[in-house]
Amino acid sequence: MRDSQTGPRRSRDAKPARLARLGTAALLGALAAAAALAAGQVVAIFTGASSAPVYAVGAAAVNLTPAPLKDYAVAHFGVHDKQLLIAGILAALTGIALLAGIAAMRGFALGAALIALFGAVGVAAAETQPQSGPSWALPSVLGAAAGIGALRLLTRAYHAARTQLDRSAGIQPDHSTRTEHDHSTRIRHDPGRRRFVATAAGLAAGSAVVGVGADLIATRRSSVAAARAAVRIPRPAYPAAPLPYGVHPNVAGLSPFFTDNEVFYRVDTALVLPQVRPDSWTLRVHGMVDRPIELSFADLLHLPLHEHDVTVSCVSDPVGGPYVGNARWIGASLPDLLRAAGVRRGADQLLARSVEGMTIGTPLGSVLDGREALIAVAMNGEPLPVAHGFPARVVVPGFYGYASACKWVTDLYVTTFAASTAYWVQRGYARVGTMKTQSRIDVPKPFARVAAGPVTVAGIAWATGRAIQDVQVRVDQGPWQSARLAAQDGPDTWRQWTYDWHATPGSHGLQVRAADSSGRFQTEARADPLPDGASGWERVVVTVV
Ligand SMILES: Nc1nc2c(c(=O)[nH]1)N[C@H]1C(S)=C(S)[C@@H](COP(=O)(O)O)O[C@H]1N2
Ligand SMILES: [Mo]
Repeated sequence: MRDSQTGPRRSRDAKPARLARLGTAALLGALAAAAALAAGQVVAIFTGASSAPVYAVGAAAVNLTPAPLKDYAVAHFGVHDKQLLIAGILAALTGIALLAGIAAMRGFALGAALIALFGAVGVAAAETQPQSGPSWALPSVLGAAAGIGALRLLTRAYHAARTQLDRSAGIQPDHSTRTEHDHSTRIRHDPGRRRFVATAAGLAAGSAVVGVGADLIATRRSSVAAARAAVRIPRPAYPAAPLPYGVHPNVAGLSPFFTDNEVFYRVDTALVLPQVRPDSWTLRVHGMVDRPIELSFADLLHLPLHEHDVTVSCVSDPVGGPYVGNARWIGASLPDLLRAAGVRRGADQLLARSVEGMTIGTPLGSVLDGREALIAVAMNGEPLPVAHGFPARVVVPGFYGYASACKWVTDLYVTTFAASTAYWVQRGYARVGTMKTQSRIDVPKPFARVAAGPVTVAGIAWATGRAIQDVQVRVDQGPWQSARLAAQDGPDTWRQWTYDWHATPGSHGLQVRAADSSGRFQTEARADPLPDGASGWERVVVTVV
């Protein structure tokens, strides 16, 4: 009856109808993309988890992320920055998929071309990853093929539903002459429509189950957890000296002296943790050396092992931030290895490279100046956790992680700063990432309410390679007072401190500053992490009641 109504009424109905059709078309695109991703994940069971399109595109996106954005992400989302990136990529993909669905309604080839284009992006991203082989293209290629197939299936089912409906309505498959209202009441009971909805729902559910399942299987299959559990770290030939008495004042809320591996901060660019089998791992020492060396993991464990306590921190750590941790490491001596290879004159940079292509440059002079620099295989009494570089990583005291602490290391290249530029240096960070003297207040927490009277202020201070000589605290704008220093373990670990404060009611600002063994206190001048590490004095405001 509405068919007989006048123009204005009809156009009011036609608009939502057109929107509904657009929405359905877009949904088809999204479903096709879901099928593509699921198929990609299935192929990645065989080609490796990192070759799946989402992870490959994610890894490429990480490498394209500007340094300030990375600092922002690390500061605001911490260890969730990667989930955020994956979510962003899925959102972008969904956008393109919606367009592909709408395009496919105009002409199937156009929609298919969009999916193929996205597959090509996946191939390009996968093939530019350092660990990739030719097979890394397969998840994206076969995924795109599956996506196009799914789009075909869905658009066919959709068109079939519409034609059948139009036929049963006794009209030509041209919808411009009647309103969508009758259409939708009729369509609800139409068998073609039911078949279409079933196809769409089946694809959606199937893609979700298969995609997530395949991701889990791929991750399980590549996991080196069992191989890691089988590693036996030999007793170190050079054990660490016994921990001095009193390295840790027993104050509730103060960081433990050694940071548990489970809570040790993690910063890296790896979306999928590299799973490196110790039996196929090798370490190459080459470049400006007289005798290039190649070691297996067994060779490495046969070298005399050193045990040494080192605090590691990240250049992205803001003042008072969490990206610092202290561990007892066991590893082969990096300077001994370099001396065995015979470093040539003129070389000034050690460029470490990891299996997934991270490059980390450290001044050779510092590595060879007598400090305990390690190719570490153990962290706090167990083989390196996978997230912290299993089976081997570099640890050089005195520098930020980006400039000294290559995880999953597989290559040591002796070169010059002029000839080779490391990953984060290409992105604007300082060529030499010397760790600044830093200090942090652990207790009381910012904005804590504490009772008037004696309050213990406590925290950590570090300047690895240079040791901490002094820590001072001040309340509001009062005079700087020396804190009580805990024992110093070695030159390369943080030092803990306490300060007895007689708190008076009101709001107070507590500040801390530390001096390294040169006697120089850290600067008050505030600086951002980029390019060479944050500076400034931490200030914690508390309310005393
Ligand atoms: N292979 C690899 N090694 C890496 C990184 C990385 O992204 N990839 N990040 C570096 C940075 S920036 C830091 S701060 C330290 C962090 O080490 P952790 O995760 O064990 O704390 O690892 C360094 N080594
Ligand atoms: Mo870092």
